[in-house]
Amino acid sequence: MDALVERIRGCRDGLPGLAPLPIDPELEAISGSLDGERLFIRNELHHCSGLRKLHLEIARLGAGLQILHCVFFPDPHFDLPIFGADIVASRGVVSAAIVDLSPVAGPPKASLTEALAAQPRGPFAQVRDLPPWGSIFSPQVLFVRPQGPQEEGAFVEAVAGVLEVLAAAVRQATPQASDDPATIQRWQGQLNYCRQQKLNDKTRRVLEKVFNPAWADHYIEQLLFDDPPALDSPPSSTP
Ligand code: BLA
Repeated sequence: MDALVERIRGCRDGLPGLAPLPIDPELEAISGSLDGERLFIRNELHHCSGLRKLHLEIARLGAGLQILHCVFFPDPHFDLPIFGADIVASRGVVSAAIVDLSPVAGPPKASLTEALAAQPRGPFAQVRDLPPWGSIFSPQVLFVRPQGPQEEGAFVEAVAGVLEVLAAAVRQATPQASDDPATIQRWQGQLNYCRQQKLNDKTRRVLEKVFNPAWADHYIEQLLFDDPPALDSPPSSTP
């Protein structure tokens, strides 16, 4: 987990025009305790050229549950995919490790598909099946249960490769107008991505258990998968 966090931060910090986004202090660092276990959640929020919200969350919840959650939401004015990664470990054993560049308008771009195919990717002995709401992910999604330190290292390399492909796309992207049908389609695609993610009961259940249902709802709706802002303003993250 620590190696992956460091790697994601390193990739993120090289993105053009990176700047912190204001974050509700109540949501930035959350700590408490449950059954004598220490709980904490730490959130980092940034934006950069072409990406409206880069969210990195590190959580330690309940009995030995560790979660790394990371989503980079594009500014819909730019033709960019959503980067998502989620790693869930219980008492040091990773049960779920997923990374994807998810398309928000039609099938993935051929240039991204080709660039991803040239990046390192395992091999992994245990590939997992996606739940039904996972139709938002691309055909190149990597969803595995890594078997031991070697595969965990390979997953870190795979995430770094995906972020490299994203960074190259970010550097080339130019904005389109707010009223361009392609921009509107990408905004709707992003809204759909958030709605589908909210169908993941596993996230909600964990948060409800360690905090409470109202808090879990607020956290999911306001921070994890809040709707993209309306398109009435021009692109905010042009360099
Ligand atoms: C699964 N997510 C899970 C699981 C838990 C969480 C406990 C079950 C672990 C397992 O199946 O082995 C919990 N994830 C959380 C919590 C947070 C979180 C509490 O991020 C935040 C505080 N989930 C995402 C993102 C992706 C994602 C961005 O948040 C993908 C890009 C995927 N998580 C994802 C998937 C599963 C999962 C596909 C498996 C769901 C299933 O098999 O039903």
